[in-house]
Amino acid sequence: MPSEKIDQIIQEIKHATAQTKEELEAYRLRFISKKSVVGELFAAMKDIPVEEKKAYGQQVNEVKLLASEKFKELIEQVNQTEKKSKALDIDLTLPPTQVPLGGIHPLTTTRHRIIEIFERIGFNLSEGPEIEDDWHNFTALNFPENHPAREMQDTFFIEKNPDIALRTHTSSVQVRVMEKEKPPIRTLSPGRVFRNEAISARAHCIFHQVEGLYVDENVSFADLKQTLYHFAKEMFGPKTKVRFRPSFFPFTEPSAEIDISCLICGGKGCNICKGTGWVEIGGSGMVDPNVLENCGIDSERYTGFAFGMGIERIAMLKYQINDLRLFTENDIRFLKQFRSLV
Ligand code: 2U9
Repeated sequence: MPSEKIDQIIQEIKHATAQTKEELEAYRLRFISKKSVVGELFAAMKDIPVEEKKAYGQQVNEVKLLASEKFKELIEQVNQTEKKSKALDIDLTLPPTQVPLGGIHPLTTTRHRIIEIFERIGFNLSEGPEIEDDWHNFTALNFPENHPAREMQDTFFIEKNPDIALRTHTSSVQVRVMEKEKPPIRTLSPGRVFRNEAISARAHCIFHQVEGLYVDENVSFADLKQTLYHFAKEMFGPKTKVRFRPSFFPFTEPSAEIDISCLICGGKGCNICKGTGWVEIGGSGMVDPNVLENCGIDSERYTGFAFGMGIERIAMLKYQINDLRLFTENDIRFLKQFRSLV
């Protein structure tokens, strides 16, 4: 048997591949079985001269070993390929796995709805810092030196600097708007506010507000009433009634609390409205001339109205939620009830 023939067989074995069982069987027949080319090399032994038999025998045994090592390798390769294709063997007729959809948090839905109502009547949005200085949170807004909101028990101050606090309302944002812009100003500032309160079903140290401000020539209390009347009907339904109760805030004069007819009993009296037929949704008033002047606006020429409400309070009324803590506990049983709200 010429040695070129043996070299050719060795090369063939080295380069052999197999992806399928059929290719594996073809390899076995060509290099492993009795009638294989390697089998023929052994059969040719009888024609080899005696003095070359030993070397030839050694060479042929090496070819046999090489062929069987390669065979093991190919078996492994075919098994792996089969495993992979089995994993991809998908039944396309099966129903798809359900991916549970998240929902929008009720506070987000409420905020979006409030913003949408005011944007449609010409209010734009304004934002500002949650960490504020005394001027923007209190002094510009006409808070007297001895006002209780300026006390540590009511406001979170930064320990080493009594001039800096977590904002207690988003009015500070509107002070910044007035300092920067000239009237007409029609702006809405939603945001997080902080008050030093114990957490309960009715109070939280962090909550959300939306405040509105309209400053221009000839802005009157009638404009304030009509704007909030429009808001109440859009937010709570066309049958909603609105009433204003005199109140006091340092930054508005006159000031009024805003009530709407109870959504549950329609004004007849129930346990939600404590028998009165009315529920409070926020506060409002004509911007105090001192505040306009503090912000660089001529109070002889311009007047303005402002209002504020807690987003949690609006959401609680709208969705009949009776505990403020539910908004922050992330209890899935609560949140999933709002899945269909957009
Ligand atoms: C400027 C001037 C005046 C915003 C106003 C209220 C009345 C009010 C409360 C409602 C419930 C806060 O979330 S709450 O506790 N707000 O009663 N807010 S008038 O007045 C302003 C705002 C900005 C420059």
